[in-house]
Amino acid sequence: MKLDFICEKSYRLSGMPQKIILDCDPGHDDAIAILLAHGNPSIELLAVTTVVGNQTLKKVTRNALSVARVAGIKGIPFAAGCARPLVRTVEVAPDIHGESGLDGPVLPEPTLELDERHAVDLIIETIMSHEPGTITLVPTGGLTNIAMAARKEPRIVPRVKEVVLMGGGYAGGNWSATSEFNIIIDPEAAHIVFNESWPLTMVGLDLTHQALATPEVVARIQQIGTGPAQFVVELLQFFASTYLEAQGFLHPPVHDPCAVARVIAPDVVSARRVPIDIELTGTLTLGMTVADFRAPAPADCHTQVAVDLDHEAFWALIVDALERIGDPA
Ligand code: PIR
Ligand code: CA
Repeated sequence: MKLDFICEKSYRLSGMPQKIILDCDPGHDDAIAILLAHGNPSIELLAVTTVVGNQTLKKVTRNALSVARVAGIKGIPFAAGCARPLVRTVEVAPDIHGESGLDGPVLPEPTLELDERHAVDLIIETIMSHEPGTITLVPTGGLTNIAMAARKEPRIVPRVKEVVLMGGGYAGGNWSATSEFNIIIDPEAAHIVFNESWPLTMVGLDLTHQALATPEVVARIQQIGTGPAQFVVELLQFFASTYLEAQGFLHPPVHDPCAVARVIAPDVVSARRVPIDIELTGTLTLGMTVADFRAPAPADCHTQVAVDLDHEAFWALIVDALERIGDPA
């Protein structure tokens, strides 16, 4: 019931699908974010761009193309972006995502060809060639490409409808005591992105640690009985094993689709307006997303933090997207 309600509501409210560019580093949860964005009819996926993060640029780019094949995505540009952060050296997360960056399921040989453009140019060209205020950027990896795009072509900033990113956390980190992976791997890029004037919603660990793939969730996805659903089950099984071992989680948090869900249905991911800035000089707190919860928020505050997840409605969106994707030819 609830599933039908949320899905129906999101189309009825918006009328037109929301155009997004997904900038990612697949990554188990990034892969599920791609599937959600592709399968949900209130999203129009304009481009998928990749950035170094969970694994090297080469690996995450290949993974993105494999996921495109699983999902049956055709006719959408996929482009590779930055192979290292702005200032820091490359740091990847094999303990969580494995050596390939997407360990677990068999990854099909990609059939889609990579766009020849650099991701930063594809992002700029896509934004500049659409009506202002129509494109939402959804970064689910480090913010290197987005920061580079804002610096290379500052006119994109007022044209972007919103940045809805997975990263950070106001209550703590997962890569250090204070800092989350996507922010700490390129804190200078995050500083640029959070300090541009575009509206920005931070879907951080506070929110994504509520998006747990419980055994009931995995069983529900398995019941769908399609190839893409089985692919997601195998991703979640691998993710569960590494999250248990490396981070002591009983069930793994599935971060990145939460940012896509926020775009689809803001009532599934509630948010609060608070100023946020990125710590660049702390010796213990590098990469911390410092959120100022003192009320009232200043009039010029352009940032929000995600707070509460409707767990049932969130997973209903994932199931719905997979059902719509079916078994692509
Ligand atoms: C997840 C990630 C990195 C490290 C850990 N421990 C868990 C990746 C996910 O893809 C997500 O985008 C973000 N970075 C969560 O920190
Ligand atoms: Ca990611």
